[in-house]
Amino acid sequence: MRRHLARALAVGAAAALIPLSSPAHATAGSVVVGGFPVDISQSPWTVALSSRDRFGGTRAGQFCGGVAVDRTTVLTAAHCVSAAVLGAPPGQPGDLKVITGRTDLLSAQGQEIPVTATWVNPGYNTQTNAGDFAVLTLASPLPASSVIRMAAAGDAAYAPGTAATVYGWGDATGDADYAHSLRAARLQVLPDAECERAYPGDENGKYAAASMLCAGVPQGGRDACQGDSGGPLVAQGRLIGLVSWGSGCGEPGNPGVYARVSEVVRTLAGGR
Ligand code: 4AZ
Repeated sequence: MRRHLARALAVGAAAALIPLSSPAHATAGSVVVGGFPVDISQSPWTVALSSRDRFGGTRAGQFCGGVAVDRTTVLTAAHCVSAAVLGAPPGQPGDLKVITGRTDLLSAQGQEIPVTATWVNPGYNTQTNAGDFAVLTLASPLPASSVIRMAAAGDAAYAPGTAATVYGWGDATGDADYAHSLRAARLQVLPDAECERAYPGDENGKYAAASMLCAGVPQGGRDACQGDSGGPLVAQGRLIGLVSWGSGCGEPGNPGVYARVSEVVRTLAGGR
């Protein structure tokens, strides 16, 4: 199985740059694959990233997920806001918007808030996906109830075996079936040793514990997938991961890999 490169949902204008699917695209068990529908009120900090210019209007321009960590600050994956995805340098957000308070992308529920600035982690490595996070600044503040706390290093929520939930509007089957309503899947935080065994640096990629964590279930079938990138992995009510990459979706032995949020905390505390 060739490595399934982490990427944003690519349709419309960006399809020429990033193929929507590849022969390597796995047919998975079944967000989020193997998930269940949730209402946005159950995870009000989960947002959709939208660019109708780049991705068309059928699903409100959704192409990635994100998560509100402050009333005007949304985290997402660095690979979601690359020049290749947005068609412009990250400094020019174009028609990039954050959709908040909307369960179903086909509805007009909630709000669409323009992004006034994007900041990509300068430590992001496009080859290895290490440090895959970016910060978006919103034009207007979200309600305080739409914000989730980030788990800092040493937080018990990172302990292997901890129950965690991933949220997103991405591929729900591993077959490019993009959800229009928000879904979630219950996973477990896996030990670093297991993530390293799954991704030793072969063609499937290399797991780096300092900036990544991985999560899944032993039997496979539950996972984040294409289009979920940038969205939240939550444990014990705190944000621990951002959907980043993996080989296929929901394959046993190939867990989803997430940007480790304690690294985001550390980076942002060091000043940007
Ligand atoms: C992607 O292409 C992607 N199964 C996201 C998450 C995973 C795989 C691929 C994890 O954005």
